[in-house]
Parts: sequence; structure tokens; C-alpha cells
Amino acid sequence: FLPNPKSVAIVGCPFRGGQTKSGVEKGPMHLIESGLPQQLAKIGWKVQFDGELQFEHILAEDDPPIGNLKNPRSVSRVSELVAKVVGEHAKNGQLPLTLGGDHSLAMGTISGTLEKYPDACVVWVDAHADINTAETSDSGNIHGMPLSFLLGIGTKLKEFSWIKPLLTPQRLVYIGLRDVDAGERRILREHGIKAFSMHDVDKHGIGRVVEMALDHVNPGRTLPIHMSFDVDGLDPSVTPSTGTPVHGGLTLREGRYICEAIYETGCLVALDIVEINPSLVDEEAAKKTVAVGCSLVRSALGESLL
Ligand code: 4U7
Ligand code: MN
Ligand code: MN
Ligand code: MN
Repeated sequence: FLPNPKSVAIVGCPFRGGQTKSGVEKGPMHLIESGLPQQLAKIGWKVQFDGELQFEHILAEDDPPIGNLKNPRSVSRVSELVAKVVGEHAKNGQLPLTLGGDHSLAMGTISGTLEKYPDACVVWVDAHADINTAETSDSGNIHGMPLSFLLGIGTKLKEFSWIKPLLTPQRLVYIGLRDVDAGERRILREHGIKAFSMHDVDKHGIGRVVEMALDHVNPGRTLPIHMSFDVDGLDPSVTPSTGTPVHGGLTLREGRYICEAIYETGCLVALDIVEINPSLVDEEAAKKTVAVGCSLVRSALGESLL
């Protein structure tokens, strides 16, 4: 599925409405300014980047909570636009690389991928399961809920009626989980969704975990893969500048290994890197987190396997 010639379209998404900390909207520009487009060109990719998406005109002016959901209209409109842009790049034969921004954007990116590749599977790397529904979420932050919307779990809201719940539970797999809410555990169990936690990584090693994860969602390595990588999947010592850090995460090598192994399948069709917040901790931490973000993207696009 990898485009030939290798062609990537960078979709910069300066959006923070899925959570409450400011600064995550600056993630994409930091990745760009630290040289990500040039780095990808250097490893043989044709890179298209036409500047960040502009969301101002679609952010809902008046966006009171619906139930406990915060900024619901803004999240919905932004994701709908992202879905269109990602879908168009995919249809053009480009690999959409979405730079977040918070993880609510994945409602858009995965919808866009499924538009072109209805049988795509999703590899979700994260400390969190991001599968709360409006009913189970304590925080009301939609970056903790994108997968429930994509799977069509929970109460449907007319504000999100553009989402086609095309993802199925058996096409989703997690790596890196270690902070899963009680309601999320119930959803994972009820829907039989496969998850490899940090416990599994410690027990089996990352090589075996990625192999088992792919055997589950993509047994013949024939289906397109969308990887959605939340940098908080890595340990906070590696990616400190993120909004919801959780100790005991993946090492840098484990994170890069996941990316390399996904690239090696030849099935990667779309990639998200989200939740880098350069405003948190300090400048040194931000630089480090951004550099790690770039290295993950390079690994997923084949840097180590030339
Ligand atoms: B992220 C949380 F309660 N589960 O729903 C929630 F722990 O995209 C965190 O993975 C969500 O960073 C984290 O608010 C969302 C919380
Ligand atoms: Mn997370
Ligand atoms: Mn996440
Ligand atoms: Mn987070």
C-alpha cells in the first residue's frame, strides 16, 4: 500500500478543543520548524506541506457543553474538515501524516482513512484507551473519546452525525496502555477489543507484542494500517511535554520499534502524531519531545530500513 514513488502529505492540525490545556495547538508548528519535512525528504519521500489547516472560521463561537462533552461543536467541525483533507490525500495516493493537536483529531483522520480504505485496521499507541463515551467519561474531554465515536458506541449526537461508524472492534488494537478508566475497561471487554498494555510489553518484549498485535488486526498482513500515535504512549522521561503523562511508559527504542515494524509490513497508509504540548514543563523538555516526535515519524516512514 505504500505509495510509489513515496509521497507524504503533511496535515498540520493546530487544535486543542478536545482537552483543556493550552499549548497542544502549537505542536504541529514545532514539528515543522524543527525540520520534519526536510528530514522526510532526506529519506526519500516526496513531501507536500501547504501550511497548517486553518480552523478559526469553523470554531463554534458559542459552544456550551452538551451533557458533559466540552467544545463539542468545535471538535466535530474540525474533525469533519480533517476527515475531508485526509481522505482526499489518501485518494490522491499520498500517505497523510497528521500532526496534532489533541487526539480528538483522530475522529477525523481515521474517518478519512476509512473513506478510501474501508477495510483498514487501526494500531493505537497510547497510555490511554481514548474510548470513553459521553456516559462513561468523567472529564468530558473529547480527546479521551474518539474511538467510541468511530466505533459507534454510546449515545449518538446530531452534532456528530457526519461520522460513519465504520470501524469495527476486531480492526482495532492498542499498544502501551497503562491508564484505562473503569468504564473503558468495560467497553474493551464487552466488545472484545484487543489491547497490549505495558504489562504485556514487559512480559513478552516489544517485538513479540507488535507481532501479536498485527496477527490480531491484520493476520495476513494484507489490510491497510492506520497508526495513531499519542506521544504519551512513551514514558514521560522520553516525551515530557504532553498533557496527560503517565509514568511507566514505552522507551524511545520501543516506540521507534513499533514504527519500524509497522513500516516493514508495507501496509501503512496513514499516520497521526498527536498530543505534543510544547508549552508544558519547560523549553528543554519541549525540544526533546518534538525531536522524539520527528524520530517516530521518520521510523514509521522507513528511516531505519533503507
Ligand atoms: B489522550 C482520561 F480520565 N481517560 O477520558 C479522560 F484519564 O488522547 C484521559 O490519550 C484521556 O491523551 C487522555 O479524560 C486522552 C482520564
Ligand atoms: Mn494518551
Ligand atoms: Mn490519546
Ligand atoms: Mn495525553
